[in-house]
Amino acid sequence: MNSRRLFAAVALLAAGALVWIAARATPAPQTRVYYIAADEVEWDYAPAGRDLISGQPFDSVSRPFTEAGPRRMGRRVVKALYREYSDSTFRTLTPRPPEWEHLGFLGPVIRAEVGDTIRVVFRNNARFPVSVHPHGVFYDKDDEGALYEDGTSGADKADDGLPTGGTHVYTWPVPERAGPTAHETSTAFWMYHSHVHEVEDVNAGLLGPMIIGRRGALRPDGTPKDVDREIVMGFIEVDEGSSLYTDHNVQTYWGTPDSVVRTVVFGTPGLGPDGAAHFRETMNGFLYGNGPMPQMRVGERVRWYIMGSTNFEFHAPHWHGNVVDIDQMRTDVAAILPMGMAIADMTPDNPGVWLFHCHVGAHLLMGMQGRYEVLPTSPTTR
Ligand SMILES: [Cu+2]
Repeated sequence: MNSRRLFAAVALLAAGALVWIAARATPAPQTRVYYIAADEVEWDYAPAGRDLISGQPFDSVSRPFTEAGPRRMGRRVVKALYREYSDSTFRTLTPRPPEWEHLGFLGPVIRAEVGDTIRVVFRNNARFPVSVHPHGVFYDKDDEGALYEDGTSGADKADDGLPTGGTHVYTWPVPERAGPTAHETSTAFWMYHSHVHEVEDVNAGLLGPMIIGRRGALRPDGTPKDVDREIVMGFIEVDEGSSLYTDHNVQTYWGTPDSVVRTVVFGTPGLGPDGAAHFRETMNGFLYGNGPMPQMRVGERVRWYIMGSTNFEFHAPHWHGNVVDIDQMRTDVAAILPMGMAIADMTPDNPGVWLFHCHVGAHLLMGMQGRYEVLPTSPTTR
């Protein structure tokens, strides 16, 4: 090979390497499409039928929230939940892998990277008008998914609340400000929820998580490269006295529907006469440890995404056994206000089954308790 040919070959190789490096450094922006329906389902807040934290049957404290009877609904109610389908025919539910079963009644995880576009093809199978309203990402007035007087009309209103059987394609660009700041982890945490009758929609169950990665921070499957395991846990107070389905649930599950007393507390419609009996202090929709137990291994890089809900609530999620970093502070208790969102990074060093619960006394007693399991180190963390 003469020197000119050699030079050309080297130059070609170098150019190829540069293109390869550039392609790796800045992956092409994607449009990430999700097919999500609002479906009516009968939800069970305590499918095991017993208190898995105490290991005992429900007692006089837990029975008002878990067993139907006079003046209370018990553990089963009808809810509207966001569920993911495989395509726009909405015939086939996308199965939830075992490591994500802990999501419970939350909608599917919506993922994207800064620079991408999220497209949610939404179908309303519920009997009430509902919507999808996102936090954090960019939306125009025709994709905000919230009903209020904002000076718009026509097509800008079509997204505000979909009628039963209606569909809308929500398109949300993901600009830099939807991703993490330079001081945060590789992902930012947001949520989405219905916002037609905000309080009743969310109490009905219409909310879900959204995770946005820094540009180049995600694997092809959308998970962050610097994390081995992600867990989403909503500390969610549900007021079944202020749900889209309150009337239906009273008629169906309340032992003595004639005894219902309608109340308004702080402007919020509710049920009486038994005070808190229609509140459910849940973790992803489960009470007293009845949700699937998240598992991880010693030494894994575990990212917990913690979120709240829409009621007059505040939560103090507390991990036993291991510690986390939140906002560059080491702690084992997070602080969550209504619709609050937090990221907690954990590298577990302590194997075992550990309590994970809200430290607000009333919430803990009303069932806001769960567990997570740390298995011994594995030779094959990904
Ligand atoms: Cu709490």
